[in-house]
Amino acid sequence: MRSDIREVHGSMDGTGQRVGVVLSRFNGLVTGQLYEGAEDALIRHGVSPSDITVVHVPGAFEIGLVARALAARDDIDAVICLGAVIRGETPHFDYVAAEAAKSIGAASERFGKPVIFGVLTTENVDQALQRAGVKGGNKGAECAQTAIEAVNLLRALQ
Ligand code: INI
Repeated sequence: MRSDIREVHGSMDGTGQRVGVVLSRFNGLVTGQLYEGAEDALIRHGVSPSDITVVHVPGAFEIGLVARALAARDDIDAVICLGAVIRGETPHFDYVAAEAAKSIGAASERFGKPVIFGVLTTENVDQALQRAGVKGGNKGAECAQTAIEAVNLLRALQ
């Protein structure tokens, strides 16, 4: 890229950031692992434990509603949404996954804050566990890093 083009990067320093986490209990074995990954990454990147607020919800369908309430708060800079929707034998999966995606996106748009989509949508438990740190990456950790970078990007653009 030419040197006279302005570039904006978001730093990965989370010092002083206040982060809300919406954590779904449904498929708790998976979502618990997602949370562990997110907590570890937040703290590694400088977020203070006392600046993390975790709200527990029954299932992914309820995540967006609570994410919206968190994003509305002046003392929250970003929200990380963690859930796991695993396909069963009925179309229920599609409704739950669609509502989670729609309402999480809407919360971000409504409040102009990062509301990060950490809801796994998988065919089976194995696929979900693999993405929750059992093999390879942990989506929760990835979401925590994304939240920190996005907060810093928005600040850099103000
Ligand atoms: N919630 C999930 O988070 N994951 C699922 O896989 C799931 N399935 O498959 O049913 C699920 N259902 C519950 C849903 O999120 C709501 O809590 C429930 O429908 C009450 O509104």
